[in-house]
Amino acid sequence: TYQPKPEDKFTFGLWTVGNRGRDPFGCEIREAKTPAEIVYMLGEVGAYGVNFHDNDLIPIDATSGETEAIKGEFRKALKDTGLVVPMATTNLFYDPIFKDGAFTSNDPKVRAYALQKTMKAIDLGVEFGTGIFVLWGGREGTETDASKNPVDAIKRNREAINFLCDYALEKKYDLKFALEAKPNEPRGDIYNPTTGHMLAFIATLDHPEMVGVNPEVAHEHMAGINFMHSVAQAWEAGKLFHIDLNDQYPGRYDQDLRFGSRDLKAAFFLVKFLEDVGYAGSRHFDAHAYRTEDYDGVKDFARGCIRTYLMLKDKAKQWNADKEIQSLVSEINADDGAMNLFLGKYSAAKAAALKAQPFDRAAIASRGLKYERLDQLTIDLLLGSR
Ligand code: GCO
Ligand code: MN
Ligand code: MN
Ligand code: MN
Repeated sequence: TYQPKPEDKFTFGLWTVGNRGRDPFGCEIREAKTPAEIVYMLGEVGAYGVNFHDNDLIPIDATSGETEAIKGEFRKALKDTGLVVPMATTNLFYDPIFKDGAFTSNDPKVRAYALQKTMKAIDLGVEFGTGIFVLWGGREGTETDASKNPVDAIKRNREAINFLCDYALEKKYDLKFALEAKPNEPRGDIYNPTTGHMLAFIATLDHPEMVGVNPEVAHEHMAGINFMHSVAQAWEAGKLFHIDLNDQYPGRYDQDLRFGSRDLKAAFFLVKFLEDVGYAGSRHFDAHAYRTEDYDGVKDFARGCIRTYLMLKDKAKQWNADKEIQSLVSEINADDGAMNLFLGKYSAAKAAALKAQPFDRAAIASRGLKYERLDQLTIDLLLGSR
């Protein structure tokens, strides 16, 4: 039971299971693995796909000979394991050149280099069959607002993304972009800090139909907001192109914890949402194992992400089939149609009728909504007591 199937679309980044445990206070504790080795490891745990930043696959200073050798090994590993590459991205945050941002840097040389690097990363992703290109602007921000004008930053960001959309169109790539928000870390403050900001920004682009979002659990939790609500808003707008699953305590550094390991109830409602609406994209785990682990622990971590998702998917099915829960849900949503006269699309007659309609506020407000019972039934179900 709880065996992953290809149609579940569970994916990991090279940088997730390949994470070596370095943090700001300590060095790497796991040995390096090649991209091909990571693909075999992902094959073992039952992943469907592997995603990469340009430099997870090809080091930034690789010669063309090295590049071809790495690609060859990686391609062979994909073939041997059957894994695909649904998403690719570019690293615009690690190299010192990006210390003050990439697309939003004050230095035009940096902005131009960032565009060049991203076009090459797009070519690389497309070469391996990707259909989604993620842009996470980790360094697009400030520590001091003396350094940059936030309106210029928005304009520069827009100009860059418009450029890249036209590049993909001109190349006739079958590619969509997914923008990933994060409120802070590594910058003191990052522009477009939440998925909601990203959605508003996308509407201002030249090709909004090519651009959606890649919300990440941890990033919305860092901002203290309800992740599932952000995902739902993106979904409703037709913009949920990709998703980064992990977990995170609010108010802390970016933890990238195993999916479902911190807020199980939030994870449950998220999985239930994705499954109920029929989200068909990748379930990408952008997380990494605790620094305490060796590579057996990394596999435990990866299998855990998948297993928790599948268990929660099962629980969602159970919730939808539970008679007592569903009878409460219908009670909550009861509608005798009496208000149809007043609701829906505006008309002058409707507005006039509504203004004349008396309402018994006290009577309406006096009804208990039974949400306590509904929530406890959910808890009982999650804890295995139903
Ligand atoms: C983070 C980010 C990154 C991005 C990834 C894609 O942890 O802050 O999630 O992991 O998702 O770099 O570009
Ligand atoms: Mn992410
Ligand atoms: Mn991270
Ligand atoms: Mn993260």
